[in-house]
Amino acid sequence: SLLPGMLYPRESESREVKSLDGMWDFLVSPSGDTLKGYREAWYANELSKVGKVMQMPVPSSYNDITTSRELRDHVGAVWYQRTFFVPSSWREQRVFIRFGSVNYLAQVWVNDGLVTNHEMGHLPFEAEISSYLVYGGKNRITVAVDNTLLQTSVPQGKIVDTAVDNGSVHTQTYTFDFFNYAGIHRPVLLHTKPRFYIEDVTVRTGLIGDIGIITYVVQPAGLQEREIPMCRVSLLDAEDKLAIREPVYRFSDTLKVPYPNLWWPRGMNSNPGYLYTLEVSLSVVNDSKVDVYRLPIGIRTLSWSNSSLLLNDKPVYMRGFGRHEDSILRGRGLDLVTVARDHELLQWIGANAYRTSHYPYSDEVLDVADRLGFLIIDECPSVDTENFSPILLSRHKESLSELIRRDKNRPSVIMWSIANEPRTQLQAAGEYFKQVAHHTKALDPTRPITIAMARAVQEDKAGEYLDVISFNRYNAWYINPGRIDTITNRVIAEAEAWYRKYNKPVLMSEYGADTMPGLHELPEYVWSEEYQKEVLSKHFEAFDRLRNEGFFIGEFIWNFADFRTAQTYIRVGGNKKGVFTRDRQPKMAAYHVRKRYHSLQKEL
Ligand code: GCB
Repeated sequence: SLLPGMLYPRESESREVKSLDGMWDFLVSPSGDTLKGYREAWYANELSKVGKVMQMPVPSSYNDITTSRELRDHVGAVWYQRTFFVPSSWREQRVFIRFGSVNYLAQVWVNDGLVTNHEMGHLPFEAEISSYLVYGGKNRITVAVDNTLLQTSVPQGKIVDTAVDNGSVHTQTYTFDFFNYAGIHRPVLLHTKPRFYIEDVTVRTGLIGDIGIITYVVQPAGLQEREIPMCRVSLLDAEDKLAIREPVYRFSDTLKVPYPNLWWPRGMNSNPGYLYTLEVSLSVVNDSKVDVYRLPIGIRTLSWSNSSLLLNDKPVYMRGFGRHEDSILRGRGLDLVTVARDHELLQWIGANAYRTSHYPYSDEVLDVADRLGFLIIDECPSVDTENFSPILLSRHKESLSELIRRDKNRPSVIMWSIANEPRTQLQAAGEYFKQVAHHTKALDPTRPITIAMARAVQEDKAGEYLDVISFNRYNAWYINPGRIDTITNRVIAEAEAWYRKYNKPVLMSEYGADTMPGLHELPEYVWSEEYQKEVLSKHFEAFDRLRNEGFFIGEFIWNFADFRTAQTYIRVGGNKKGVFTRDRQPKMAAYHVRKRYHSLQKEL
C-alpha cells in the first residue's frame, strides 16, 4: 500500500498525546446554502463572530443533542471550532492532528491554514500541522463537516427535493436503514513525534511446532539525506518481560518465540486474547534522540479451506451478532461507557464474534476485542452498493486501503467484509467485486474476504471472488411474516445452495425479528417478545443441522441492540431487532440466546 501509516497515537518516552475532546463552538451553515461558510471563510474568524454558536460535545453525533428538528435532519455543512495551547517545548517535535472519524466529509483548518481534508466516515485520518502552529501560545482549529451522501460516496445516498409548506428543501435519502448520524464521531488527538519517527509497523504471525513466528516490517520517516537510521525491536510478554532471547536490530525480520502464549478467541482457551507488546525504537547514528512505539500484538495463525476457518489450526464456529455503533443521544459518537457495557453483555451472553456492520468501528472498540478475544468480521462502509461506477469503485477500494492500513495488525480481525448487501444480481457487480476483491487480497492475503449477501443464490455474480459466503435473510419477517414454520427448511436449503454453488464456507450474517420490549403474545405474534424467541429458535434448529454438514461456520443474530433508523412507518423508534434494548437491557430472547451460546461454548 502506498498510504502512509496510521498507527494509533500512543504515548511513549518520545511521544506526547493531548486530547482536544470536549465542548467545541458549533455553527450550522444554513441548509440550502451549504457553501456559505466556505465562501465567507468562516475558518479565518472566530465562529462566534460569524453567527450564534452553541456548544457541541466532541466526540458525538450532533443530531440528537438539541431539541431542534432542523438540526437532527440537517443536510449539508456544519462548523466546529475551538482553541488550544501548544507548549513551547513542542517546537522541537513534529505535531500531528488525528481524527478517529468524521462523518462524512471533513475539512480542517489550523489557524488560517487548510491542513487536511478527508472523505468517508468511520476511518481515521491525520495530518502534520507543525508549520501551522503558534508555539508557546494559543491556536484555533476549525472543522467543516458535511453529511451529504451521493451516488459516488461510500455508502451511497441521494439528495432529493421535497416540497414543503413554504417552498422546497433538500432531503437526504438512502436505502440502508441506520440513521445517517453526522459530526465528529471519535476522539480528536494532537500528538507529537520526533523529527525522524516510526511511521508504520506491519506484523504477521505464525506458528511452527512450538515456536511462535513474528514477521515484522518497520517503516521509518522524516530521515534526512545521509542519515543512517537504526532500529531496535523487542518483544515483551503480558508481564512486560522480554519474550525473545535478545532484541533484534533490523527494520524487517522474523522473531522466534519459544512456547508462545497464543492469541485465542473466547471459549477455546482459558486465557483468551493474550497480547504481547512489540517495542520498536528508531534512532540515527550520532543523534541521541530515539522514537519509541509500542504495538500490542497477538500470536496466532489463521487459515481457511473450502469448508472451514481455522485459528491456530483449530476450526472455529462463530456465534455472535451484527452490531452498530449507536447509543441514545450520542448517536454514533464514541462512548466508552457503551463500549464497556456492550462487551460485558457480549460476555454474559456467551458470544465469541461480531461483525462491524456496516462500517469500521473505532480503534477503542477493537482494542477491547483484541484484549477479550472476540473474533471480528471487519466491514468497510459500503452498504447496498448499486450504480457501479469507476469513481465509486475507486472510493470503495480506498475504504479498504484505509481499513486494512488501520487494522492489519489486529489479532481479533479474522475476515474483511468488503460490502453489505450489494446488488450482486446485476451484471456490473461481477467485474466490480472482482476488482474490489483483488485489491483487498493484494493488500492483505492473510485474511479471508466475504460479502454479506442479500440477493438470491442463483442470480449472484460476486461469490466466486470471495473466500467465505455470508448471507442475510429475514425468513418469517420480510419473507413470510408470521410464518415461523417456514424458517428451518428455508435456512438449511439456502445455506446448502450457497455451498453447492461456490464450494466455500458459509455463515449466516443476519437474521432476526423486530421486537417491542414488553409486548407479549401467546401464541407468538409479530413484534412480540415471544415471536423473537421463536424466530431465533427455529434458526437454531437449522444451524444445528447445518453444523453436521461440515461447511457452516457461524451464526450472527441481527442485531445485538436496537438502533436508530431514518423515519419510516416500519420502524418504531428505530430498528428493534436487538436482543438488547437501545439502553442495553435484555429482551426475553436474550436469556434464550445465552443458553445456546454458552452450551455451544462448552461443546467446543
Ligand atoms: C438488512 C440490512 C440491515 C438492516 C436489516 C433490517 O438486511 O443489512 O442493515 O438493519 O436488514 O432489519 O432491515
